[in-house]
Amino acid sequence: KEKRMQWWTNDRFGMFIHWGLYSLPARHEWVQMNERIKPEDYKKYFDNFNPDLYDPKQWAKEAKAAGMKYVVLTSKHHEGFCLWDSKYTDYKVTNTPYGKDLLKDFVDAFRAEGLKVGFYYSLIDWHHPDFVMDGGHPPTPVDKEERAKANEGRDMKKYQEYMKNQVTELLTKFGKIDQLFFDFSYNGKEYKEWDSENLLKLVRKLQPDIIVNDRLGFPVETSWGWDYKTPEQFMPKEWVKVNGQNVPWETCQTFSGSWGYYRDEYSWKSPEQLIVMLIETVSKGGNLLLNVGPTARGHFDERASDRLTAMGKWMKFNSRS
Ligand code: FUL
Repeated sequence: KEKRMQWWTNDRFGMFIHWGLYSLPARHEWVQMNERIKPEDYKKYFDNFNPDLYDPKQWAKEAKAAGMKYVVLTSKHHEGFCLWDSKYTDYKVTNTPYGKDLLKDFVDAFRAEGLKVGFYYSLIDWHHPDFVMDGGHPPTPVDKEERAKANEGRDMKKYQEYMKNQVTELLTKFGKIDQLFFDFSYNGKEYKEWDSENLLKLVRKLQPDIIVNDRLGFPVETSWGWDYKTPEQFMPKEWVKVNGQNVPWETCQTFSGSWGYYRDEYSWKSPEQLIVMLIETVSKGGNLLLNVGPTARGHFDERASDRLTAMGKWMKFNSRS
């Protein structure tokens, strides 16, 4: 494990990218749930997904110039929409007006700039017909009885198969993949729901050197085979520990609070804050995965680009390779 973690521990600073249908309404990647949008109303974002300004080479240039060494992109977020031409669903980019796979060019562009490449893959799926919904999943009824009814006939076994098939695609169609960010678990029990043990085995079989995060819903123990902890939007005060032992960790952080593009969010962190965040993280043994939410047209908001540029200026004189 130490060997496979070497580049990651050394590289320290990566770019997270949250991009999907939620970029169109531009008010949080959870908009479908937050506003309880019905599938038939959410469909308009699918029908209009057409990122005409998508230029992953430009993204990769900006990441590189900021001093980032790796990237993690949402191949599928909770909404269930897939950014690649998956054989196992129709809810994918190739069926939108854009019509083309997004991941291949993405991987090529970042590789060409010398960055390592990872995928985020949501274990939660608000679209898949077999995913058994709990109270936090649109369009699930809040009422328990109604929910049980809506869940009738849903089969998590089938959904587990779907995930394995999709993860197989992600890890066999795009060359070497360096990192996988599963999302998410909140009570350390979902490993049974996701069949996480077998999922992780499959991942390790397909890409033996891959680095995998801790959000597979395993009980909190060191021995379950994940590689690093993922404190989200908070700064640990000290090196993150599990059972009293220092473990590899990566804090993921946003520019302004949400992960998906949120046009009217005015809580943007200043470049100074972001640089301090990077220093604080690295000084405590952690990595920083800093998020950009590209717009629906596929470019970085100016506010994001400005901050990346500012970080790059600092990194130029303060980073080691
Ligand atoms: C969370 C998700 O629910 C958020 O939308 C985001 O992807 C974050 C990184 O992880 O658990």
